[in-house]
Amino acid sequence: MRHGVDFVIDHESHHRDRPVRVGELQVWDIVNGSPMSHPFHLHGFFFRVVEVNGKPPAFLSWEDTVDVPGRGRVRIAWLPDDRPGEWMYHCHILEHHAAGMMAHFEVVR
Ligand SMILES: [Cu+2]
Repeated sequence: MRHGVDFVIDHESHHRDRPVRVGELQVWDIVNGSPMSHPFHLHGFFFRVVEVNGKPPAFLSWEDTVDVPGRGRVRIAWLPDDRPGEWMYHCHILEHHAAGMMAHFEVVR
């Protein structure tokens, strides 16, 4: 019998996500299938929160971390500027990050 939750992104720990291209607007839906909230952190870039559970936030701001409610979803938008290379996003709870709730992706020109 197993207890607790799997700390995974898209069913993988240490997920490898698709590359993104410099200058191409990114609109990402972050879906939390677990009952607890997870603070999503995008390393090295700022994003706008567009929707939380389908509703626009009260105000627009630049963030590098957003809380994704349990069983909820958040839509973010961001623009990869000209810093190609390896980047990552992860849960900002250290234990979750360390347990594999993180992903790498490449920014390409
Ligand atoms: Cu977490």
